[in-house]
Order: sequence, then structure tokens, then C-alpha cells
Amino acid sequence: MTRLTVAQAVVRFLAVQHSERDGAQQPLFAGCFGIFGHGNLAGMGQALLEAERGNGPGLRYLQARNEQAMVHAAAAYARMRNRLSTWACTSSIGPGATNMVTGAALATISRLPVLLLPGDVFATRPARPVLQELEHPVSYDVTVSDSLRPVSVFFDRIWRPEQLPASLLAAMRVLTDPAQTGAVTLALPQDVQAEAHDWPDELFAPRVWHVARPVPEPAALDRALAVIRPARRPLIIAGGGVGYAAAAGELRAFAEATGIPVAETQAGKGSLPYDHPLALGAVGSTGTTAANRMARDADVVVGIGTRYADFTTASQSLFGHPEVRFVNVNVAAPDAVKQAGAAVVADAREALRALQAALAGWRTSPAYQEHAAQLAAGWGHTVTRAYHLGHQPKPAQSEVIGVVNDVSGPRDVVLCAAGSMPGDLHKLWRTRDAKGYHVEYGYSCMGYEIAGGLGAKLAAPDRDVYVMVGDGSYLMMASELVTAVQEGVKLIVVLVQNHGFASIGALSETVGAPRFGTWYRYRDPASGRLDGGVLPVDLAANAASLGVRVWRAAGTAEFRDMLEQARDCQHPGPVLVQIETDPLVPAPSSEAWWDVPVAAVSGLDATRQAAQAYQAAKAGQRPHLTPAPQTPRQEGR
Ligand SMILES: Cc1ncc(C[n+]2csc(CCOP(=O)(O)OP(=O)(O)O)c2C)c(N)n1
Ligand SMILES: [Mg+2]
Repeated sequence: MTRLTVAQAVVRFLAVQHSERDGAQQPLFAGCFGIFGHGNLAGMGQALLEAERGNGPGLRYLQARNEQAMVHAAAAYARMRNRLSTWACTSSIGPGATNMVTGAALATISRLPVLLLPGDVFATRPARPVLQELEHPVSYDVTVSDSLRPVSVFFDRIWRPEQLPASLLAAMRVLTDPAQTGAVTLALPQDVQAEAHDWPDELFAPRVWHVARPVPEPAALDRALAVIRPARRPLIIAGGGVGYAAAAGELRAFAEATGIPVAETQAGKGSLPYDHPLALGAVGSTGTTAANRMARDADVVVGIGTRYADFTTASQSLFGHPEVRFVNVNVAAPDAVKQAGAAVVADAREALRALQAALAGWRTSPAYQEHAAQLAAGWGHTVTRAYHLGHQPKPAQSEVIGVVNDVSGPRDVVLCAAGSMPGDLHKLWRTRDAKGYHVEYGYSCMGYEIAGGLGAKLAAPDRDVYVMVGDGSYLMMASELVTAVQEGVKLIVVLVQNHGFASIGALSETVGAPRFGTWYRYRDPASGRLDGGVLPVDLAANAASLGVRVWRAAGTAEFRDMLEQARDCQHPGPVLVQIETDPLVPAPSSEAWWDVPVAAVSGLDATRQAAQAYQAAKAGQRPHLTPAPQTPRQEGR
């Protein structure tokens, strides 16, 4: 038996957990982010201090600035490490715990493992309410940490020390299950954290959690092959599952063997290098015209590791072939059955190998491949033009993307989450490495960028991480710049200053609410509206005040020069280059729609016109319900 507090037991346990896939082991936890308060200092804080002082196995501690941000950093780390390794996050009770809700939602929606350890109210209730306790009038065991339940894939509250071992084991299983993973929460009441207990020594024995590669069931494979074999115009949609399964090589081999062109979702971008002969680039609402035209005509869509989010399917308006059928390879069954597809519930790498073997000798026609290549080349010219618009006086955002693409190396990472930048990057970024494109578009959470950049750089110290952040996202949460300064983590931040929410401004035009509430402007006393002068906000000065080395670029030439300086400088921490852009220059069109409802009645002409256009576009939505083929009946059985 070992006598430890509950928090000491948690830390000692986490420090010796490993994950393993394909025979390679790594620590499951790189460390523990934390912000302390009365709800976790004496428990988790004291336990992490003991670990740092060498009392038991070590668990690295990083001080965060915002609990939401630390969960984002953990999620970004896990994404870069293909979900094989992550961070724990300890918070105090009350606001510290609820600040993690947004981070948890992002992690769960994007299927990224993070372990959340919010403090919680007294189990023994010597005095109620403790500071920051929610006093639910009819349910004393409801606490604010319960708000983490709907955004967690596993949730438990440790009211008694005896509950801990089983809960820890369950938490590790879920974190390392590729079909189930997401935010895992163990709420730790503040008195229980500090309570001593005699633990069986085996609890602290090193453990290895195997990350499974489920193989496809033969009958499921047959059903999928029955859909693919008659196809004349098949299309692959590569999602995040390709990357997490480290299956880019198998995807490429499968595409080359079968001649099926590949389109990519946001999470799947980078599955093929942008210049591969079968690469069509981004698909859907923010897709390339190449991928979207191919999708319109496709008779079979092979989705690999995709959730078919609305941006991917252009809100179910993208697939236009009257008899289009779907095959879905996904480790998560709920995704595999989408679009009524033939479901192959399996690891992407295993399924691609099996499909390729079964389809040996089967190929699309050379004319079809040539058609795809021509469309892709056409989009390539569009990108080159967008990179070199020469827009005056301020450059277009596409020119900024072009410069960053040029200045960054093939293995470097571009990272973004919200604003107009994710869509523009999806269309225009030339991805050269499977891990080179990190746009978090499952939750598209403003404020993810800098925190996520920190996590990505911690996960891949050998790559430069280019954080593309809008002024709106920067204002939402730039807090982890300070953590990067503290830890000497070099992030290359590109701050795109366009004085407002350009993305929502553009969207507002299509829903008949032209630019309402999307500029950063003074309230004009004459009009009473937010259309006065530009606000005097200086975000570069803000970053400099936090200890970041800062450049301000006036145009694209200067931007290129300064970005190279930022890249090459030996500054041991984050650097930032600010560039002013014109928010009114859109990226080239995707020729695809996105469903955002428009007010059905209005006194405004602009809204009524938008409503008409909306109704017309709605007519293009299709549910795709045709049943997938059955396994043929076996005679005589
Ligand atoms: C936390 C959060 N709040 C609101 C939104 C909705 N939203 C998406 S983009 C955006 C504006 C982003 O502004 P900025 O970062 O300046 O990028 P820009 O649109 O100017 O490119 C808003 C409000 C969101 N995605 N996340
Ligand atoms: Mg902006």
C-alpha cells in the first residue's frame, strides 16, 4: 500500500501512462497545464509540486493564463501527435472549471483527447456554499462542473477516494479509444483532492494503452466493393481520420492504384501534397472549383475518416449525381453510416490497404483522371493569381497567405481556427506535408489560434508554427503569448488586422444584414450607429507589451521581408508580424453554398432579396437516403 492524497495519486498515476500503436510507445501525458485557486492548489497544486521536486515520477507542469486556452493547447498538441499523446489540465472550482467548457467542446467535437481535472465543491460540506459554489435549490450534488458533462465523452466526480482507481482506468481507456476519444473529465472535490488514502501499489505500475487499428469486417468490405466497382466517376473525400491513422501513404497508394482523385476536408487537408496529380484540394463550401465540380458529378463518393460536416457537403447541396452512392470508412460507427453509405467501420490505414488489395487491377479511365488533373491545374492558376493580386492600398488576405506559404518550409505548420482565414486557407494554402495544415474547423473557435499554436509547437518543436490570427480572434484570447514567452516557445504569429469581423461581414451580405455589427468602429453620435471612425486599437503594441518581438508591415513586400526576419531571428519566444489587409476582397469563389438561414419576413429590401436567393438555394439540398447494398443472401444456409 502507498499512502498518498487523491491528487498525489492522480499525478503519480498519470506520469506512468503510455500509449502504443504499431509497436511504438510514448507517454500518454506530456504534462499538466494548470491555473490554481482554492479548488485545486492544496490538492493538484501540491501534488504537482511534489512531482517537480522528485517525489515520485515527474509530470511536467506548465502555467497557463486562461483555462479555455490550456484545453485548446492540449487539444492542438494531441492533434499534432495523432491523438497518441496529450496534456492533463487542472483548474480551480467555479469559473476555472466553467472556463474549460469551450475547450472541452472543441476537443470532443474534433475527437481530440484531453484530460480535464476541474476542482469541485466540498464533498463533506462543512460550510455551504463554498466560494464560487452554485447553490442549486433542489439538487445539492449539481455543481458548475456538471456543465462539462454534455461536452465530455467521459465524466465522473470522485466523491470518495475509493472511486478513483476504476475511474482513472476508464478515463484512460476512453482517451485512447480512436472511436470515442474527446474531452474526459474527472471532477475532483477540493477536500477529496487533499484527503489521504492507502492505495494498492499496482495502481502506480506503468501501463501501456494500446491504440487500436480495427480491421474491416469482410462482409462490410464486400458491400463497399459492390458500390465502388461499378463506379465511373468516383471521388475520395479525405477527412481528419486519414491523418490520425497516419494513413497518408496508404491513401496515396490507393489513389494511385485506382486512379480515384482525392478531395480534402478542413481536417483532412494535407492528406495528399497539393501538387500530386490526383489532388483536387479542398472540398465543399470553402473548396476548390476542381474538387467541387468533381463532387457534383461523382457517382460514388468514398469518404475516409470524414464526419461530413456541413462545410464539406456544402450543406448537402454538393453531390449532384442523381444516383450518387457513398462508401464510408470510419473508425467511428456514427460517421460510417452517414449519407446512407456502405459503412466500413475500421481504421483508415487498414481499410485502405484492404480496399486496394481487393480492387487490384480496377482503375478509373485515363480520360477521367485527365479531366480531374485539368480542373486541378485550373485551380492552381487561380491560386497563383490570388497570391499575386497586387491589391492597393492594402493587400488582400490571399496575398498574405501567398507570402506565408512562400516563406514557410515544407514541413512547417500553418494554424488557424476562425474568421475569414480558415476558408481562404482551405482554398488557397499549398500543403506539402500531412501535418503542415492545422486549421481547427470542427469548433472554429475564436481564440484557439495562439493557444493552439502553443500546443502545436510543444508537440513539434522541430517545425516552425505559423499562427494566422485575425484581430477579432486575437482580442478574444491572446493570453497564451505570455505562456510562450515564459517557456521560450517560438511561435511565428501573423496578425491580420482588418479592423473587424471580415468573415461575418461577408456573411452578413448574403443573409441580408449588410455588415451589421461587424466593423470595429466608434459609435457615431450623429447616426447613433457603430459607423464612426476606426478604433485606435494597436494590437502589435499589445503583443509587444506581453514580451513578444513585434514587426509592423505596411505592404506585401515589407511583410515578406519582416516575416523572414521573424522566421530567422534567434529570439527565444514568440514573434509577431502585423499586416493590415483590405477586408473587402474575397478569395476566389468555391462555386458552393453554405446554409445560413435568412429572415423570412423583413421590412428591408436587402433582407427580402437575400431571402429569395436563400429559398432558391435551399432547393438544391438533398438528404442522400438510398439504402446501401445488402450482403447477398447465402443459398442453403
Ligand atoms: C468564440 C467565437 N465567437 C464567435 C464566433 C463567430 N465568428 C466566426 S468568425 C468571427 C469574426 C472573426 O474575426 P477576425 O478574427 O478578425 O477574423 P476576420 O473575420 O476579420 O477574418 C466571428 C465573430 C466564433 N467562431 N467563435
Ligand atoms: Mg478581422
